[in-house]
Amino acid sequence: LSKQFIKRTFGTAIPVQPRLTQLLIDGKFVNSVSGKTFDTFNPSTEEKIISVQEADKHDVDKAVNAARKAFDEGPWRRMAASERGKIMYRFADLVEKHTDELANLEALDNGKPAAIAKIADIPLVVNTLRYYAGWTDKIHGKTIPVNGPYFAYTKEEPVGVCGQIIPWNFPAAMLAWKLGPALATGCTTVVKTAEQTPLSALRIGELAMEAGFPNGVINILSGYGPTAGQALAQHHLVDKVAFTGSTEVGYEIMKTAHKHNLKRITLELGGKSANIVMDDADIDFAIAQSQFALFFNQGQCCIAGSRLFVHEKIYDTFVNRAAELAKKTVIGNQFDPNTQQGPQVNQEQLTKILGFIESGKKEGAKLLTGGKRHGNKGFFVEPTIFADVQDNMTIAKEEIFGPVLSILKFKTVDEVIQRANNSAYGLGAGLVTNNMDNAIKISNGLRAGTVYVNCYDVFDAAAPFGGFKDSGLGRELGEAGLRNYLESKTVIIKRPDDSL
Ligand code: TXE
Repeated sequence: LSKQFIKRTFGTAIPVQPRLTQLLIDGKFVNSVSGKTFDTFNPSTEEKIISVQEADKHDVDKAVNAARKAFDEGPWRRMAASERGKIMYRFADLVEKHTDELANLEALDNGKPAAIAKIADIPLVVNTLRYYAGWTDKIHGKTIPVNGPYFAYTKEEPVGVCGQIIPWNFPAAMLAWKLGPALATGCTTVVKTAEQTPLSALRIGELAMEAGFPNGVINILSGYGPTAGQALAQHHLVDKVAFTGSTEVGYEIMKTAHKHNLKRITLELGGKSANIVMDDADIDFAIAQSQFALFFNQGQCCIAGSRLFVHEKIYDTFVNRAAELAKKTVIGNQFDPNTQQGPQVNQEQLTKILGFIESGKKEGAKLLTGGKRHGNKGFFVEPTIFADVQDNMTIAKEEIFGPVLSILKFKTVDEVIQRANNSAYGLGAGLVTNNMDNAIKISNGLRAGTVYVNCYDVFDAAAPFGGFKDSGLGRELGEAGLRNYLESKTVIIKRPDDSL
């Protein structure tokens, strides 16, 4: 987004004072059983925003029991599917009505520019809730022509109580990606938000109550991973776990969630997505496109195009010009309408990113721009670009999750497909080309859950999202996203005779 566009469209965003700090359990906001709280911080100022109630395993137990009761005994999954849809549409309308407030809350807690939260994050929440509201009465089974005097059909039933664990990079959008399909299918849920960003989910939870969800259908807990998150992922009354976060924790959940029962598990994990620029591409477009693919959301995107492969014929020109655009980025407070890049979410991420930058320098990559912290207050990092990156360098292999772009040179289509696929991850990939044959050949060859051609970071509730290989299990969004929340039941009824 250009500075002028942001300023003209949004004026000055206003920080909001959060009001909700309790846990949402069984339709009420309550204190934690232990009485413990934790603080949440503004990443631009490093100042405390507010203390919120901290859930641990006792609160998880309460919330899961409420969700269980709401699923087993409540009206939610018994009501007409279209009635569930009406409540979900109302929910989407309420979120839309409070877009400014939610965008500002999201910006305050996460650090992302409020103007961007207003046109990207919150509209995606609304889009997702509406999309799944439309599915409620369109989920159906089949009649099956079995042998013998039987009438056989399948029903698609809700999987049950869900435990949904979400990260801090898109707190509201990740909440909606989890709630949408769970609610549409008639499941009930306990969501654990990320400890860095609990605030927008609490307000969205309050709007859900206003929309009319029965008690216990949506429960929202603020808390830490190893306590609340782990207790939720292992709970014996949870039928399905959906997790978005690091690959390490995803592995841990795979290993431990089956301690007490055979839960269904879906995972959306890290990435090291390849973005490929062919020699026929318009260079200015390709530079802008590839920087958006990486720098959007301060580089804190699981699908960030962090390995940028540029064809050798245009490599020198591309590299010479790449730094110019990045240098123009306005870094600053998330509520300043001029801001294009806000702070990273916290000190831990800042330290991790600076460590990767040091490794890039040490391992011999050529630093084109950036390379250090911006200022000394707030968790800001300069937009950083390395050229002459080799496939075996740490910055070409590991997820950095910050504004650090690595440029690599390639020669042929077959070579770049092979190198792009040479990663444990397989979440996304991008391609900039004007040649249709290349577009088809390369997108077919890439082992990634989403391939963007001449675009990047296009998210839509109707388009499935998820990873090949170590980037995850299952898909979110779209019709594919519903599958994770359904159990197929086959009913076989004996017919009185064979005449039908
Ligand atoms: O992730 P965690 P962190 C990547 C990114 C980032 C790194 C670390 O590379 O730098 O992960 O971030 C909960 N049982 N991604 O430490 O810990 C935790 O409380 C159950 C990519 O924040 O995976 C939070 O709610 N839950 C990613 C959620 O998991 C546990 C987005 C994510 O936190 C848990 C975020 C446990 N044992 C980070 N431990 C993406 N795919 O977009 C933690 N959690």
